[in-house]
Amino acid sequence: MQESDSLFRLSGPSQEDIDSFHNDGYIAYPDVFTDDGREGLIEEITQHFEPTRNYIAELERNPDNTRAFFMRPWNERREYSDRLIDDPFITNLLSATIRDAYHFCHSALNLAPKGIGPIRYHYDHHHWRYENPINLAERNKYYIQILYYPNGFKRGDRNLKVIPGSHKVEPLEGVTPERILAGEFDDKVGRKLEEKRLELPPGSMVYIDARIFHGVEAKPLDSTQPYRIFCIDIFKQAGPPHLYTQEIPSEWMERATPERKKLFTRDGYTEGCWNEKQ
Ligand SMILES: O=C(O)CCC(=O)C(=O)O
Ligand SMILES: [Fe+2]
Repeated sequence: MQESDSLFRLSGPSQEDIDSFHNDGYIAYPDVFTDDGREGLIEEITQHFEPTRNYIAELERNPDNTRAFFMRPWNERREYSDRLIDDPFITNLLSATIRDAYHFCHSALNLAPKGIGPIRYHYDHHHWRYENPINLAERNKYYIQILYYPNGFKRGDRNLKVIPGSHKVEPLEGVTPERILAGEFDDKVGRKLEEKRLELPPGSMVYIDARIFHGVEAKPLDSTQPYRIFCIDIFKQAGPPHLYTQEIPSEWMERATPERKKLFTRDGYTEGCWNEKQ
């Protein structure tokens, strides 16, 4: 794919972005999609996919519905969302931050309506079991979440919030966001660990090390945005599957370029897979 085919305004991260990834555990990219990329992705998600179309129609009929639309894995990807997987910007960002030994893990799609409650602080690197030797050996490997917000969010209205630097706290059992926010680990990581509430315009993206603590605020009933669109692609450093490492649909493999095949060539999660390999 040529650079000009990108869905993004940028071709790769700056040194400042890379530093922010390592020091803060995330990079926020406001308005990083091209107009065509943003509009195409929104149209694809809201108009060209029957389950979301039905969900949105139902929301219009019944505005009291506060149930989210959630799909994982999100396999029905058409032109725009499919291109996201190995867009040159994404590939450059991944190799600049975690080098080349990484695979596609899984993706998900989420629509959050007015009235939906918050998601408490958590990190998503917990797909490993703490007591399992395979998991313990793999736990310090990268697990990258690329969060796309095609229609953006305002502070106080389904905003993402993060604790910058919290990825540096070793993910041992008993390490909780409450203890981190109370300052118990500030000395260990050499900085004050505190909450940062983000606000991002349509066409934004956030690139995070999944060891960073993050959460989401509620969407008020009087929000002017009827639903917030959120989709996510997750990449993992080469190694055994995580809990949600998805099976790659055979059609994806059949039409994959050699580069894409490399991203997809890894084991998916199956029950017992961690034990069998011990
Ligand atoms: O809805 C969001 O903005 C982020 C949700 C989240 O934390 C996740 O998918 O891991
Ligand atoms: Fe999360």
